[in-house]
Amino acid sequence: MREEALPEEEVMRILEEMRSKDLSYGRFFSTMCTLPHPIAVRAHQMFLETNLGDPGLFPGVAEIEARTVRMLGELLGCPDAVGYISTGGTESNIQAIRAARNEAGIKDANIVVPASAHFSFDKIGDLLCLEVRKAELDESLRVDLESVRRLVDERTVALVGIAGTTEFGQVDPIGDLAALALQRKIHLHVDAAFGGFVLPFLDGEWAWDFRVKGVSSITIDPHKMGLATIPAGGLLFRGQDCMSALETETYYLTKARQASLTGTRSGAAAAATYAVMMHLGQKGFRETVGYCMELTRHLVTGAKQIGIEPFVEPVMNVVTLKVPDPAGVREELMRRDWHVSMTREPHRALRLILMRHMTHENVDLFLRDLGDICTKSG
Ligand code: 0PR
Repeated sequence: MREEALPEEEVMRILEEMRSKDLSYGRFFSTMCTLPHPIAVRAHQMFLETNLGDPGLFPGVAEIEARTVRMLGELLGCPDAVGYISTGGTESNIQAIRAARNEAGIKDANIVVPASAHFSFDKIGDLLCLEVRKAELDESLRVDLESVRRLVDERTVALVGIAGTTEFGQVDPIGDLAALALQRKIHLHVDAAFGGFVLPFLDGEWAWDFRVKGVSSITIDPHKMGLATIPAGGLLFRGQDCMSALETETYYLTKARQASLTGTRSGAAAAATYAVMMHLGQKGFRETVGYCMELTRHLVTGAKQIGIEPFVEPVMNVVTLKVPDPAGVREELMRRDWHVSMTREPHRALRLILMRHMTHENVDLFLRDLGDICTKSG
């Protein structure tokens, strides 16, 4: 650190210079985050210095968090669900599995997750010292139930199903997993970090949330399709017992027990989540999801017209495209300032997320470049 003070304007000039190096959302197909809704930004700023780690000092924002959890519970088919606003999907997944393990009280435990699970589950294995068993996928890239069944044993403390996989946007057969979990009396955690704010607003009936008996906990991220500010994650449990398995005594704080992973935690993202949910309502989210799905169809139709097929038919606003040399095509796209990602082997494809910041015009420009690149390389 410098010895001498630097004038505020000088510091701000440095920050602005660095900020200008950050890329802007308009050409991002690779991210599951998006520009926060303006009301989320206002709410975030208003609650900047609040600390949900010591809720007795900030009862206002603590009530906002409780109301937000209730709205999320209603959305997920269980108004009395308990939980909290975390920093994101990783923390929510860690905590759900930690709760399951603590509740089961088994040493040398294991969990069974789909091979398509987000890498946060590898961190979980390391952190919680449990074995992460990966079940195979079927041809539609949903978890194969027989494979899950084969991996479960008397040390399995949780099954995981994904409602909106990171790479393909697929929804695992949650009803079947729930039946197995009930039969074996084990925890079923549903990772809907991405899909949680998509599936409730899609046409058609999807059985994946607390309405499915046997689902014990759900991850749902406001900072992805919930249009809130980063870092806003959601973790919900069907009942208090499971959440209580996370509690430690706090000794000297305004609340005697704490279930969250982090101690000091900002109330700003909880306020932002509350603000967006209240302001948009289900109608607003249906419109947002509708828009993202329209972009998805536009992209898939356009890709087919230039001879490029999707790897799987998209369920939500995650598109994967079969191109001859995905790494090469991606590199060329990046050179043209398009930010796309790739799925991993053995299902290598270009991967694009159609978020609210994307426009039809940019999808068209992207398709033109993609067609151009594929013609040249083919
Ligand atoms: N579960 C699922 C199903 C996810 O897709 C993700 C993140 C997580 C859990 C973890 O959530 P957090 O990152 O909030 O802890 N999926 C994206 C990914 O890793 C996140 C992301 C967002 C990646 C923005 C890139 C990016 O620019 O691909």
